[in-house]
Amino acid sequence: MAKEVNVGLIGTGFMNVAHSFGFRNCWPVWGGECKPVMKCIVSRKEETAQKAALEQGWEEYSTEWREMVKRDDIDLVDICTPNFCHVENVQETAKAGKDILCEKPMANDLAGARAMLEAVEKAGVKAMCGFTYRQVPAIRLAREMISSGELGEIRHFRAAYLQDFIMEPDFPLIWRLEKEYAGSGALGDIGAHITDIARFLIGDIESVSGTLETFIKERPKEQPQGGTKLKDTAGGSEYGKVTVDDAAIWCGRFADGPIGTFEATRFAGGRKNHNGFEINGAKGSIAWNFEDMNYLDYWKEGEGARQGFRKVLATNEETPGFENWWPDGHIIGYGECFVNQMKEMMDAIAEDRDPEPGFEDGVKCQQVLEAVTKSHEEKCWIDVQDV
Ligand code: SOE
Repeated sequence: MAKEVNVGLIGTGFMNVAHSFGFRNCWPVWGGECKPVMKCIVSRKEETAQKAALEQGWEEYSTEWREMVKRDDIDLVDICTPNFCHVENVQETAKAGKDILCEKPMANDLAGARAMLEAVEKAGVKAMCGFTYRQVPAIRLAREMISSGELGEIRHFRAAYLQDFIMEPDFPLIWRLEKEYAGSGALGDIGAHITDIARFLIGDIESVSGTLETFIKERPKEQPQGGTKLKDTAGGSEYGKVTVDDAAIWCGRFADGPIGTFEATRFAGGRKNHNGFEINGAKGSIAWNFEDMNYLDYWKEGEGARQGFRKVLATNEETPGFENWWPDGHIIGYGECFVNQMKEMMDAIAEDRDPEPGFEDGVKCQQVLEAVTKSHEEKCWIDVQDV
């Protein structure tokens, strides 16, 4: 019989839907010694909490997150709140002795991320940072190919995470566009993902040089409409300042020699969630893009006149992260990455080990983001370890 892990989730936005999907399907797909029980979801507004509980399948709802995290029948707290809430959510949850899963980026800034790591270390609880793309089978296959030496010495990493959902100048000033609530813009929201993918596949980033830009400086203040989609929002007649970047570009040097380029923008018209990378090694290259997430493009040296990129369908019973899904070639999507993420959290609890990626990964990612911001401000290269 599996051990039940009672989960409480804070937040009722887009990530609540994705994480709830993960918890609902994790045990049916993967089984395992620990089985999540969707105990309680929290929102400040009673109506919103009740609706989310009903729609997503939570047993109970609450409007008091501080009370929820202290409940004796809650084992794991999943934090899906806007970035500025993460520090306090984590500190209180850790103090209550509960394990944690927290959405990325860790916090608004590096000091906040470090305070979160300190809190979980002091409390001795397990903590995972929600870099979901690590759960994509094709990315995990890429990691295997790199670490086994199949691509030879790695020289280049180039990544771009491209979206366009805020391109309209009258798209409202949502919390993601205010520094006070989000910490940064495209840099922290989607640049954090490509930074983590780079660290996962290639290793630590030693130094960076970058620049940030805000194309639309003022937007109509938001009049929240409810709903969980990124575009479920509307603006009023009053305007407010955009205080984060719309786009971030940087290059970096990895500790072991490779060099990399990174681009994160919400102004790439026509690109919806185009999160992609290419890696070139001495013996082979691979490329991947989330909008075609089940494929890895693979080129290997030595094929003469038949050389070229081939499309590898990374949905095979031997593909890491796909083993328990469907028969070979029956592809998976965004939601399944969250199912895999919850499996990792459950396995970590069952095996009494730290989940991957942990808060240390979250801090290291935040350190890179902070270094990019500093590089933009000071117009120079920054050593990541110095921030
Ligand atoms: C919005 O840009 C967003 O929902 C991000 O916050 C997620 O982390 C990303 O995976 C999809 O886009």
